[in-house]
Amino acid sequence: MKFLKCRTCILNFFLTSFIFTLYGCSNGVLNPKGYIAVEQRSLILTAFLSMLCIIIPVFFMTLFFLIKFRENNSNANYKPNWSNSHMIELLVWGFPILIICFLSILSWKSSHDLDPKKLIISNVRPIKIYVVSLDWKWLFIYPNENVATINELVFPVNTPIIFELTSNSVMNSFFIPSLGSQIYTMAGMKTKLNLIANESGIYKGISSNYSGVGFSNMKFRVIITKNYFFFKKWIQKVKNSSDRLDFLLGFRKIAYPSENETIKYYKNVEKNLFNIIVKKSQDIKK
Ligand SMILES: [Cu+2]
Repeated sequence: MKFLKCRTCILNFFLTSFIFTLYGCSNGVLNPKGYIAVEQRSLILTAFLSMLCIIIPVFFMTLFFLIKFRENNSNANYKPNWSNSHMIELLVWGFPILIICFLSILSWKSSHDLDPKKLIISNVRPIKIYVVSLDWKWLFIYPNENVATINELVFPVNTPIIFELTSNSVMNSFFIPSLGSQIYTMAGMKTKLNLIANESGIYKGISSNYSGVGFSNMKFRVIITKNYFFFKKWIQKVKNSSDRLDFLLGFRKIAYPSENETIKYYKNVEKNLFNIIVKKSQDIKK
């Protein structure tokens, strides 16, 4: 009876862990919504499967050797002077070497193909968006539209996006799991990231690098509109807000640490604000 209870317990534990493990797949890296993320998922799966080619035979061979060479098995050959088998050596060294070669070529090729700096080829004109990580919120600046938002990122589907990123304080990491490629933001430095979404919808954006007490709520909403028209409509909505954003007044205010920040829109952004922010941190370093 006690044994049965324990068994249900263990079964429950494994079932729950299994569900929780798969729960993350619903809107993350394993459920990609853009070209880059699709390629990254196939890379993860290929690497995973090729490593299983080693692990699974090892598991079976362990069982096989345990059973075959157990003490009371009188059918097994008894070879007290056996010391070496070229066949076994070839198998245990050969396969791992082949797989390591395969994985090295794969990683080398895909890290060049999926280089965050590489422009995504498309016949749609790309959109440029500046990203600034603040304590503890995200600022998105649309230089060509002259608008900015806090914690809301909107762009149309099937349009390449060129992100330029920096941080106004400590290091953070910009990550939209459904679109792939997380990238770090650092004060006084500019990094680039090219992404594309191939499916419209609302996704989650996070900071994947711990950056202080307000970090856990440093999230942003990503809205991929069905077409350019809806994107323009959204830009118009942002332009209807009353707030302006310039470095000396507005930016200093939003850069002040705060947690659980709501979405905010700014219609008028100081020209070159992004570069001013980068330069400010460079000047402090000097
Ligand atoms: Cu750096």
